[in-house]
Amino acid sequence: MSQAAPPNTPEREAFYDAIEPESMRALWSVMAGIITPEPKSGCVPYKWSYDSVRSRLIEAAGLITAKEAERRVLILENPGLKGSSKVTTSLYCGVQCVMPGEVAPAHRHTQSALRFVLESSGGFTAVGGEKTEMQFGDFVITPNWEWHDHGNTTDEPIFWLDGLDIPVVQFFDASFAEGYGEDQQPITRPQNDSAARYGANMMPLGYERAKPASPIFNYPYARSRDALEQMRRTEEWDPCHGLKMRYINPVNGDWAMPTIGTCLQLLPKGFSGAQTRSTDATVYVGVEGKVRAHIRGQIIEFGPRDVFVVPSWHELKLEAEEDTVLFSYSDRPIQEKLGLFREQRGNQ
Ligand code: GTQ
Repeated sequence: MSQAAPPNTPEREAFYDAIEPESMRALWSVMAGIITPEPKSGCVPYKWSYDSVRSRLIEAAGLITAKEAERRVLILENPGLKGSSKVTTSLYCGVQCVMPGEVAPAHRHTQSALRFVLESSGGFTAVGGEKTEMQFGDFVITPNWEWHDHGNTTDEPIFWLDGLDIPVVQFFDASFAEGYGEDQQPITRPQNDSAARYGANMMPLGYERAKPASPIFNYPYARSRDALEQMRRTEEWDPCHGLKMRYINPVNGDWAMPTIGTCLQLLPKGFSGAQTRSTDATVYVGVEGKVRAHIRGQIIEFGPRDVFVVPSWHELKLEAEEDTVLFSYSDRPIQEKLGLFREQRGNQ
C-alpha cells in the first residue's frame, strides 16, 4: 500500500469540496491515514508518580466528599489524548480515594472495572450482594452491570487504581448507568463466598456461568505473590517478560475479564529484558521494587504504586535493579478474540 495520498490538483480539490456537503469522501485522499502499515497512535508513553497523585487526591478530599462526587477519582489522562479521559486509546485509568467513614454510593453501569489496591488496610467493596475486604496488591473485579459500592471503615484514607473499559463501551455506543438509590446495596451473601465457591480449583457441580467475567471477584495479592515466589525457583525466565502470569477465569481458563487482560509479573534482581512490542497498549503499576523501562528511546524509572503506559507497538525493554513486581492491564482479550493481537519479540 502506498504511504501517501495521491497529489492534489485544483480539479481534485474542487471535486472533494463538491462531494463533502453530500457526505461523501474520496477514499484515496484519506486511505494512508486510516489503513496504516503499522499502528499509529496519539497515545504516548507517560509515567504518573504515586506521591503526586496521592497528594492531589488528599487535596480533592478537602473539596468534595465521596458521596457528592459519587466517585472521588483523578483520571490519569494520557497527555497525547487530552480531553478524552483515556489512558490508552481503548482504556481508562483513574486513582480513587475513599476517606475514613466515607461510602462511594451504589451504582451500576455497562462498563467493566478492575481495582488494583494501592493503600488499604481493610476498606471494602461490595459487588453483586457480596462484600470483599481490600488489601494492598489485591486485584478486584466489578463485572459490568453489577451493583457496586465502596467504603472505608478504617482510620486511614484508602486508595486504589481503577481500570475500566470506558472507551470500548463508548466506541460501541453501549453505555447504560443507574444509581441504586441508597448508599449501599443489601449484602445477601457471606464474605468470601465466591472465593470458596470458585477460588479453590473447585466449583459447584452443574454450575454454569451466564456471564463472561470471572465469578471470583477478589484475587488476593498474598496468593498471587506466593505463586510467583514458588515459581521463581525453577528459574524459567521469559527473556522479555521475566515471569508473567495472567489472572484467569477459573470456569473456562479465559482472561478474568472479557475486555481487560490483567497480569502480575516478577522481574528478578539484575533482570535485563529483551526488547518486545505488542499491539495492546499496556498500563503498568509498580507493586514492589524498582524498574527501568526503555520505551522507544525514552527511559522511565518507576517504583511501587507509580503508573506508566506503553502505547501500542512501542518497543519496550524492562530492567530491574532489585526484585520487582508489576501489575499490568491491556485490551488484549478483545484483540485476541478479533484476531488482531500481535507481539514481536526481540529485533526480528
Ligand atoms: O468505582 O464505580 O474510576 O463508576 C470511574 C467510574 C470508578 C466506580 C471510576 C466508576 C468507578
